[in-house]
This record gives sequence, structure tokens and C-alpha cells, in this order.
Amino acid sequence: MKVSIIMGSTSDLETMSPAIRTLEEFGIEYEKRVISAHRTPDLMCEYAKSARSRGIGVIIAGAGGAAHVAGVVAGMTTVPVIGVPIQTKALGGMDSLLSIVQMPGGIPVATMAINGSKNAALLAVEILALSDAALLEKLEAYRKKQTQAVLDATI
Ligand code: RP5
Repeated sequence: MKVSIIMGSTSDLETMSPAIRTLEEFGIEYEKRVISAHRTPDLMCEYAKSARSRGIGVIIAGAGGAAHVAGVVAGMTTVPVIGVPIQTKALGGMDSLLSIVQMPGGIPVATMAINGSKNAALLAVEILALSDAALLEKLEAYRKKQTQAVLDATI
């Protein structure tokens, strides 16, 4: 299963980079694309509707401002969608957060913190690890290492 990382604009790439690095750390195959709900609506529909048949297991969707890509994609696929609200200059990302998080009943989007793309990737890893024992081992090792780093920290 592949993970898809989509984002509303090339200007979102830097914020979405921790997700990319995290998937690479776990050796997970992924694809990444700029897909805008407003600027490329036809592409968004086509992409969402074909995601499952193309072997996509989780979609991570980052967007800022009037951030509609995660929710609209979720409405067109049963592949789990994780939304990442991107921080904005005008409203600090509260606009993005509220645009993504308040989904109507029936169409869920797992919404991360503002700029929380690293956790989006880790949640995708957790979902894929439900049916992948080797990935689960890597995830457990990652958690142990993280815990140890905190225990070893000297301040
Ligand atoms: C959203 O508008 C994008 O996700 C981006 O966060 C924001 C600004 O886009 P640009 O004007 O920088 O392309 O659709």
C-alpha cells in the first residue's frame, strides 16, 4: 500500500516535508502531488476516485486558508484521509484548521495540529501497520528510541 501526500499549493511543500521525511524513514512508498480543490477541481475528483484502485492506502492532505482539499477528497473515496492545516499569514492557520476539522457526520477527516505533517505520516504508519507486521516492528522501535531520547536528555 502506498501513501499519497497531496497539498493545495507548492507553497505548502516546506510544511509538508516532515511527512515526506517520516515516510522515507519508515521505508514507505509514497507519491506526492499538488492538487487544489479550487484551482484544479477536476484533477482532484479524478485523483480521489481512482486512489483506492491505484493502491493508495492512506491520503495525507495539506492545505491552508479555505482548506477544502482534505474534506472534498474524503467525500469521494473510502481511503482514510488525514488533514494537515497549514499555517497562514492572515489568520495564523485557525482558518485552515476550522476548514478541515468541522466535517459533517458520515465523512471523516483525521485532522492534525496546525503544521502537524509529521504526525500525519506517523498516523498513516499506524494505519498501515495494522496489517503489516514488519512495519509494526519499525513503529515500536521508533517509539522506544523516542522514549529513550527523552529519558537520556540532560538539561
Ligand atoms: C491553499 O492556499 C494552499 O493550500 C495554500 O496553503 C494557500 C495559498 O496558496 P498559494 O497562493 O501560495 O498558492 O489552497
